[in-house]
Amino acid sequence: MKHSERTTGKLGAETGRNNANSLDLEQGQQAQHVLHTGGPFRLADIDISASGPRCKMLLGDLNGDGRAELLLVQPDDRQDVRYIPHQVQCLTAYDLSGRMLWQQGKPSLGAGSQGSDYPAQIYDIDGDGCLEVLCVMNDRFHILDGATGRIKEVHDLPDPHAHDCIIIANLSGGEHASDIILKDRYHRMWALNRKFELLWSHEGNIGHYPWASDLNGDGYDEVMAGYDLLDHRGRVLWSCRDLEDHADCIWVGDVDGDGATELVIGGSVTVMYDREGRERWRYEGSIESQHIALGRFRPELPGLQIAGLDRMIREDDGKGQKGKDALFLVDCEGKELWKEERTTSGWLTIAETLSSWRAGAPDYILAYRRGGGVYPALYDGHLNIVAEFRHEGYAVHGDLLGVGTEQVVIYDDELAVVYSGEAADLSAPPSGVPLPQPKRLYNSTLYPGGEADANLFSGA
Ligand SMILES: [Ca+2]
Ligand SMILES: [Ca+2]
Ligand SMILES: [Ca+2]
Ligand SMILES: [Ca+2]
Repeated sequence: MKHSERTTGKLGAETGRNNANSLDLEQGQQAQHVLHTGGPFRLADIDISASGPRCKMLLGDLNGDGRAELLLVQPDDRQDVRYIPHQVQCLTAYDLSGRMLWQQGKPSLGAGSQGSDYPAQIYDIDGDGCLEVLCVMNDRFHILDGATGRIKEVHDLPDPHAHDCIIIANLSGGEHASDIILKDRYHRMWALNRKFELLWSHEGNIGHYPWASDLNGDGYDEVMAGYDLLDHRGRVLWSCRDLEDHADCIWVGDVDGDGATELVIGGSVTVMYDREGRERWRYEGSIESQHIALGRFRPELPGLQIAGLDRMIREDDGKGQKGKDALFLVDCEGKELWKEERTTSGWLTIAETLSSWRAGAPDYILAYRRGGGVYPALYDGHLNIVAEFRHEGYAVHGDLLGVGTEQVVIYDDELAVVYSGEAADLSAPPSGVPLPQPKRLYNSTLYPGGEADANLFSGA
């Protein structure tokens, strides 16, 4: 990497942007009309090399000043995470001007990589209006003050392997979700209340990242744990049938627009269930469906669409073939709208929903780690590229500035680049009003699941 080209905390716009298009958009035009015309604004380049290699980035307004910080989470040195997942080894927080706020732990050059989740979240667990960082370090569960990194609480784990990921849920029925679910790699999970007392445990084919959501509106979250839906007491309400392997990702949302929530599960196939456990459809046009993402990618169609990623040819199956994957989009009834035909190689793409790239824009598909020389990019509901991010790496996104649009951060081991669909001036002082921490950001996972929620998605 050419360090000479980098300016920490650099402000300003990408060259070559066509300002006329930004004006058009402000007047409410459809974003898909501005294909390939203006590059995204490059708001900041932030040197994150002091956080150590192979970090995962979390977002949240850690110091409550009205602007998000970047939290770099470095895993432990464990290399084989097939059975025992990572813990966290070091946390490093930066603000958007590139200043390091704090570091907890010590970075290691031998850190493992994203073969499993890193057990860390940013959330206001005590409900006092200030964010904490929750993580598992040194075999114990830690709660850190978000602004300073100071350790506020330490708790014993319910099991030595209970650190695959951290799920925040409302199992106690309070005003504020403050219960925590921990799990091992694939089979067992433990639900704990705010005092870290064990509420219940469960064993089953629980997948990567169980999703907690109040599906029936009774004030308690149900938990989709792999192929089983549990009530808030941990009892199995129903189970998916005729599915192989395990659930790679879980989304909830009112897909068909009838007012009731459905569940969409990606694994060997993509399948939709209603909340009573009736299968509504399955999409079998994929070989290995990964990273599904719900959104209103095609606002002219009813309901929500489901974007996904089919891993068509793996490179790790010993057959020596060049890997290949493909984005796809299906409608609310599970009918395929399109499937990508890649001319480049690459098989490890991650696809997520990005909402509100610009004011009035539909949801877009954020695809990254594509390989084959394809940069991270936003795709619209017709597979057109609407923004390309000319920095290779992992991506996170959120409303970093409290302006109602989402920015995208692309990062590698050394540099985080903040991109925006609209101009913004980071040299202006932040508002001083703490940013809310949306559910998507406090349920961060390598296996993106989610919730299509009126507050989070474009045009809902
Ligand atoms: Ca902040
Ligand atoms: Ca708090
Ligand atoms: Ca409920
Ligand atoms: Ca529905």
